Amino acid sequence: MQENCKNVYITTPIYYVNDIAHIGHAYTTIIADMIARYSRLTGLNTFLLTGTDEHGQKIAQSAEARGKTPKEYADEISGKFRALWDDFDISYDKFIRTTDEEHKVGVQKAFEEMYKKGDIYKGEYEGYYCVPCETFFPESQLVDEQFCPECGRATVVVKEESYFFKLSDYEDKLLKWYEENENCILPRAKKNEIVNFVKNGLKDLSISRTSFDWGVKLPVSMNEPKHVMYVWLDALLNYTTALGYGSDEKNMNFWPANIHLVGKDILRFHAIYWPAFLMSLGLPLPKHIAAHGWWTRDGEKMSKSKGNVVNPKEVADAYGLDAFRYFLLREVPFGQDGDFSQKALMDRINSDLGNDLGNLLNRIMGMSGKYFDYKVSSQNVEKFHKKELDEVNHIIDSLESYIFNMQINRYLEEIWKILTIANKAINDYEPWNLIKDGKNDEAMALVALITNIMAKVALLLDSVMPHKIKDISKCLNLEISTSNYNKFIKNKELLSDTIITKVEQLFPRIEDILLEQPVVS
Ligand code: ME8
Repeated sequence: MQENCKNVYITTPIYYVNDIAHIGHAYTTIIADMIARYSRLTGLNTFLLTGTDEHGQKIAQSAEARGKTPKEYADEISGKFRALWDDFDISYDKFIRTTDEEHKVGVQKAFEEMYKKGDIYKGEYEGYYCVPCETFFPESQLVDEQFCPECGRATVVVKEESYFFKLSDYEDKLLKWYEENENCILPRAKKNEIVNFVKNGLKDLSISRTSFDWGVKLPVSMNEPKHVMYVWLDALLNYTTALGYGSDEKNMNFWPANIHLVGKDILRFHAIYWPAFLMSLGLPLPKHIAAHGWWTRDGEKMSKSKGNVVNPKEVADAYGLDAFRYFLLREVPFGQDGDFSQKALMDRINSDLGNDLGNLLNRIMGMSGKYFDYKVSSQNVEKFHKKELDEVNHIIDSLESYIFNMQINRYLEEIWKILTIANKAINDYEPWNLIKDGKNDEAMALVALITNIMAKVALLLDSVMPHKIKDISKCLNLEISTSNYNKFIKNKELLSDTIITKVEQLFPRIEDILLEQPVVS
């Protein structure tokens, strides 16, 4: 995300419809949703895009194996992705499908533009192709002369007429872009890999196929009925066609994207091909392309074809959607791989969510009810707790930068430091003794300090756990809104008199839950 901009555009990859979603897909989508929700709450005009990638040989083969037409199969699986995101309350503004008519029109227009620019020429492709990765490889890159260097599966030999994009012409321009835009690719280690890859030289890219027909046709003006677009050209362009590129242009004011969120498996496509295509089209380049690591099981990448995937719906149903969101965002530093473990998830729920957050809310309800008939006044907080308030505000000042740098786990760690300040204050000042000693003003100031901290934390965590935060919001009678965000987070104001309403325990303790074995579909 970029400071000082009014429109924010965040995208997830569009997922292949060869099979249903697993937690890897949920992870990317939940990070994007969190950033979008955060951005909206701070008052920025935000557009979140997700969708499905439906063309190409892989989908055609998957459909055939199930005795369906590619479109029938795509309709079914795309519907399942969409239903899952709706179930997960993902706040997308558009769900694009690459079989959408406007998308196809936009892709054809882009092809025409690149062709007019002189960046496309006709030739013949001879080499190797990995269908699961939808990627061309020269022989020199194969493992043991046959296997895909990315996924390890067997490649197929391809020899066909093809149009090519002059990627080699963009080497220097790409290197210049990387150099001039420090954070265009995050994390930095990944950026270095991309820079080195480009420095080793880029070959022109085959961008049309003639050996099958499940794809966007070339524009009529090319008069090439045998050719369909290479699925990655078609897919990458979704980020602009979703805004109306080549059709009504309605939302093009959101371009360029602030963040393309992707997994590290598809960073090269996004950090090399995509900016080159955009340069060819004369469009501005995205501000950030952020690549996260993989969720693994027993150290192996979770993937549909390996059959070792965890079903996100099953996890969310068993443990709660917000707890699952928190776990995914908190557990693994952005960019690193993480092994999915139910034990780690349960520990997070019982410790971070149950003890540190949920229990603090219980303490607010308990203390305010017992001592002050649920009425809390912030009148004396500054007088008695300036030190704690300063510490909290100091942490809040640093928070936004963690989001800009995609350090979501650090963002959450810092918020938990705020909760520690609150829990520690209760233990240090012992409100029960203050009351016993007749120091009611001091006890009230302490309860109000904790209530104020909880209000700020609720505003800060709304993007992470939007459903549970509704309970906190009800308890504190605090509306989660941009104006309250400005008031209590940006301007550091304190609550006025607050009436506390009792709510259910936020995160009851969880004992062992037995999930079924990982499921594929
Ligand atoms: O690549 N851990 O679609 P796809 C974390 N259609 N994230 C994972 C993951 C894992 N084990 N497995 C998948 C495609 N993902 C193309 C994208 S975009 C123009 C076209 C997530 O269905 C991660 O975001 O194979 C990864 O990049 C994406 O799913 C790949 O999804």
